[in-house]
Amino acid sequence: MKSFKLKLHWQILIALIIAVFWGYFFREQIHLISWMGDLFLRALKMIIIPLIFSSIVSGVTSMGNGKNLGRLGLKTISYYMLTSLFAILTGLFLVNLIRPGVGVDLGFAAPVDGLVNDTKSVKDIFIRMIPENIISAMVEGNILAIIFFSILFGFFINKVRADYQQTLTSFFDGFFEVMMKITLFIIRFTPLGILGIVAKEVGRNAEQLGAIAGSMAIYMLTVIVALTVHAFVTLPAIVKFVGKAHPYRHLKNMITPLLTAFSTSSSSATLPLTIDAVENESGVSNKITSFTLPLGATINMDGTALYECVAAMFIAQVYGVDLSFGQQALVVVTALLASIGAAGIPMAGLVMITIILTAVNLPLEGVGLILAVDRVLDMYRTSVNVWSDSCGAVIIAKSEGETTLV
Ligand code: DAS
Repeated sequence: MKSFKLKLHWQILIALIIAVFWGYFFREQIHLISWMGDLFLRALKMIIIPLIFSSIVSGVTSMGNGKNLGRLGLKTISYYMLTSLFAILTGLFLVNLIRPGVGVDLGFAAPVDGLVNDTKSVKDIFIRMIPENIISAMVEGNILAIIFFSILFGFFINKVRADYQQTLTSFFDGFFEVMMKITLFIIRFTPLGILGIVAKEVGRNAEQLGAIAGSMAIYMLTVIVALTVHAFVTLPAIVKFVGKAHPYRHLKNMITPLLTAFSTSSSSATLPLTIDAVENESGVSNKITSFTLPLGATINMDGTALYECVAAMFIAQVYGVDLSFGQQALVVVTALLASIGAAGIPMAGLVMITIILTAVNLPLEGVGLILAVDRVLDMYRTSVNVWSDSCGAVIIAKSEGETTLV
């Protein structure tokens, strides 16, 4: 009899349903399954840094000369900036149209401490890209620094003696191959991992969410509608008309990493699954994925950029501050910069909002308004981040003449 094997994404969907049910009705028994989520997240985090390092070095060495790297780099950065900008403008349009913050009671703003005026952060983001010590950058998980060093390392492998080049290229290609095999092994445990992660988050947020969802419902709806427009209209249109590819066929291939991104709220932790799906399901070459996806998971965050714009405008509306056109333009620019600096970890976008609030002189305490619903919105915006990264890989592969499977 043909073995009855549920496709991985159906297993994940069933795990998600059970997790929500368990998290809501059996809150006291969460510990019985939450350990699976902790183990799954740890396993994904365990391989991120060696995967990024080997992936980028292997990818850059396969580009041959610096001209290819320069061309690919320009295309990649241009795609990231443009799609993040489209996302922010979608959010800005909807938050001005719906005005979710008007008339909202300030009363339930949660107390927030430890928030600082983050104007220096934007400069820091670019300074920290060049690490003082690459080993400590790896230990700290400074992904931007690791990417910068990996690109340099791969670029200069192509500049050494031919025999060294051959040895190093083979080593890093093999290293990356091993990391992808480990990834495929970990992917098998995704349903169990998601079960534990989501049950824990539902159990932790259910009550609080129920209490304030009413007053924050319009705000949450504004974010969700804006993210949906960007994910299911804007990005597919770019994939179709610029990339000359089939966006919804690609979306089907991306179900597992997107559900993982939704459950983990971490683009970085999802990266191994994103690389596997874009390469093995949608047929993009390793040369493209190994460069664009690690970079995208770190600096291309359309969902986060959109969210930060909407959140900052929402806070202004609640405090009755009418931002001028110039100030809203400043929100757009700082939301773009903040999304570049946000790490691919849970709630990173929330922390970066202080940059925007500081730029337009809004009270940092405003973060307390959105704190309680941030984790739920983080799930969806992280999925949009990953979805945009994967669309970029397909579009760039097509522009390089690759015949992908979508
Ligand atoms: N959770 C972040 C990510 O992993 C996004 C965010 O916090 O906005 O992409």
